[in-house]
Amino acid sequence: MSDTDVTSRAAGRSEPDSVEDVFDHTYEEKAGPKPPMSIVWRNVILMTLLHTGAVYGLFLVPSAQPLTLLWALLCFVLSALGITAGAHRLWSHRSYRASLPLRIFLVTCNSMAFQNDIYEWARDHRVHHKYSETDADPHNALRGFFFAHIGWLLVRKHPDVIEKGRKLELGDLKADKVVMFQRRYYKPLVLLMCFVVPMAVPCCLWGESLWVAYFIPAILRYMLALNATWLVNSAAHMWGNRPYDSSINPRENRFVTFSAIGEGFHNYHHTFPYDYATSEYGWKINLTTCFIDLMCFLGLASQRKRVSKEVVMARVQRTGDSSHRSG
Ligand code: ST9
Ligand code: ZN
Ligand code: ZN
Repeated sequence: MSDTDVTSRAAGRSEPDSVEDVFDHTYEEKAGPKPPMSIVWRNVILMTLLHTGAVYGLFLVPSAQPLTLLWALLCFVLSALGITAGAHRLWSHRSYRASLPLRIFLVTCNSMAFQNDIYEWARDHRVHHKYSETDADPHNALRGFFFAHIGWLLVRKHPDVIEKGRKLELGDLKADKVVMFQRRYYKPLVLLMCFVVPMAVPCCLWGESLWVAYFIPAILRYMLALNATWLVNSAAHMWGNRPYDSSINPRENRFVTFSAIGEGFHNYHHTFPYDYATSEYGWKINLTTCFIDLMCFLGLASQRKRVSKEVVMARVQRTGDSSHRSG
């Protein structure tokens, strides 16, 4: 099937790649008091240590070699692609197809990002789309900025997240050997890719100190990539325009788009979750879309799903908030 075929069928969510990422209007939150919040102190301590270490890493920046800073930037971009092009657009939404070498590359980058294994990430993300801003949404933004940003990782999940998540169809993820390999060996892969490799390269190749290599390309870079990702759940669900669907919370947020390499067109993305570009505007502030297009050019990816201009414009007219701009 060519890319064009997929484009013309995207509005009707073509088979066989459809996944359960479309909002479910039939779900109703259970009546009565909400379950009490149960704090997971281990996570609170680890996240506090990580953020403290990252702030310390910031102070070390002037003493780092320029190559180390460039390497930290490269690690940020690679781990970001492992999330955006990998866990998000490929595995959560099936918005394009990737060859085995590309999937192996994306799993390697994804392990560098250390954001839970792809199976767990994609399962939580599908529940997020299907039950957005309800009790069954893992990072329900109606519970406030802090909860949507990091708080949801510091407490036990609402039972509806687990109940609804267990009913999702995840056969495509289970059938992907690369995804299952990562899930099986997640701890050693994270140790290697998120910490050992980012530290070892500057130490071995240009003699950077172990101390600086630990606190900048490993700790500071990891913390920045986490926060850039979390901003999609918090800021992009709170601040910005809603040109495609004014009835939903997710927004178009330029700052998030920039820091999350193309993932801040969040009103568009929740309206058309199967579009591989997660935006109407192609390559504009969207390094991830450039990357997927490059992979297609190299023959490593195919079948990009895209929403046609006519479908987008009809939706803008029907449900947008009148803030739509043509470019
Ligand atoms: C991290 C993830 O940061 C970030 C994800 C962000 C997503 C953003 C999306 C935005 C769009 C994309 C933009 C990308 C932009 C990228 C830019 C990059 C620059 N369904 O989990 P447990 C089951 S991770 C079905 O312990 P608790 C589960 O299988 C950071 N079942 O729940 C288990 O079953 P069993 C590092 C589910 O006890 C049981 O329930 N990692 C589901 O409530 C218990 O599971 C961390 O910090 C589901 N959805 O604990 C670790 N969920 O017993 C954080 C669970 O049978 N995680 N189940 O095996 C934890 O410690 C815990 O999960 C918890 C909840 C404390 C949060
Ligand atoms: Zn969202
Ligand atoms: Zn998504």
